[in-house]
Amino acid sequence: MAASLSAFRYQLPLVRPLPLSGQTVTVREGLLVRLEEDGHTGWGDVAPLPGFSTETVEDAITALRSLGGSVPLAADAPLDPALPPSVRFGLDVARWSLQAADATVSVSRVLAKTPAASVPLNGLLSGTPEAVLADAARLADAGYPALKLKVGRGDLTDEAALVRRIHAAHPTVALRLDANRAWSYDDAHRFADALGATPIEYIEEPLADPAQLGDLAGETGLPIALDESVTAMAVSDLDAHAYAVAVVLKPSFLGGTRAWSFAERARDLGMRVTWSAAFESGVGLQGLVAMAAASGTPEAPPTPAGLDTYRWLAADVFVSDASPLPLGQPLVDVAQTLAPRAIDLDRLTPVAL
Ligand code: OSB
Ligand code: MG
Repeated sequence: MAASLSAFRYQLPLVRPLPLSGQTVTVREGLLVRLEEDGHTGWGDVAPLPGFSTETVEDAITALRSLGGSVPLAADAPLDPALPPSVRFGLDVARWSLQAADATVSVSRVLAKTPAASVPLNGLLSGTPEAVLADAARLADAGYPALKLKVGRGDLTDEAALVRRIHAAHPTVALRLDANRAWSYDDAHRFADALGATPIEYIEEPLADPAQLGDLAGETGLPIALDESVTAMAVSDLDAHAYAVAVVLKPSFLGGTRAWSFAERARDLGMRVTWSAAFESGVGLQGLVAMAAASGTPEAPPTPAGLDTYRWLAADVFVSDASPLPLGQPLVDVAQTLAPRAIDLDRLTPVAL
């Protein structure tokens, strides 16, 4: 069995410019992929992120063209692992969505027997220290269980002081930090010292040289989460990183099925899994909510997911009378989020495959 493949380009304005490792993006560009088979349709999002993905949108189109207009559907016909990760994520979600449409169940139910009915989110903090503190108050009051702050961008003692102030004001909220590999070992050690006894849930990728992460965890007790490191790993490599308390999984950078394999391995190793977005469209976010829901159960909800990037989109790919995804809240309703929404083909440009 195979489904016929089409692709459409989107350009979505952002609410404000987004600085991404060296470049600034004002319009999010990506592709929707559509699979059709036997009267059913499944959509997926292929959204390489400048500065993070190794492939571009043009590379993704070239890879889609190599498929000859159709994608196999049988479970024993996995996608070519040589396809770029964003392409595999889009096609994985489109295949799961097609299966869900065919079986009239939700995508989360295709991935797991008893998916969670709601997914908690972490709120993103950004801007000046005053803006960060104001946002932290707003999000903590709204009930967000976790907040995430980028560090490694300014003076590290100032940044540690800001983290201490957020914790002092909101002691029950879990704090996640992300240094995106900004620091030397020495910098990270000084940051840990400046943080003192202030508890954080974890810090993503503190070190420019990830080979020293285990030593840093051992010496400072900093709870470390892996993010960038995962993209270069084989799934079994995760076993050598048992010092990490969590893995941040971005299916756009890993592929959907591959991210799922990492999640299973991480769980076996006792690591927490944070499903995370990379500024995808609503179709990509639906796929991520399905994966997060499927990695929990009604009794054991997933850990807060990193899906607050949706706030940066000033428009989405759905028809205007469809509601935007209800992601602007601390606890996301999975059924409401995954409810089918019509795609606005008038806003998309067909890509010849
Ligand atoms: O470093 O975690 C990152 C988004 C795009 C690229 C890289 C990152 C991110 C995020 C997503 O921070 C939001 C989140 O994880 O909460
Ligand atoms: Mg990160």
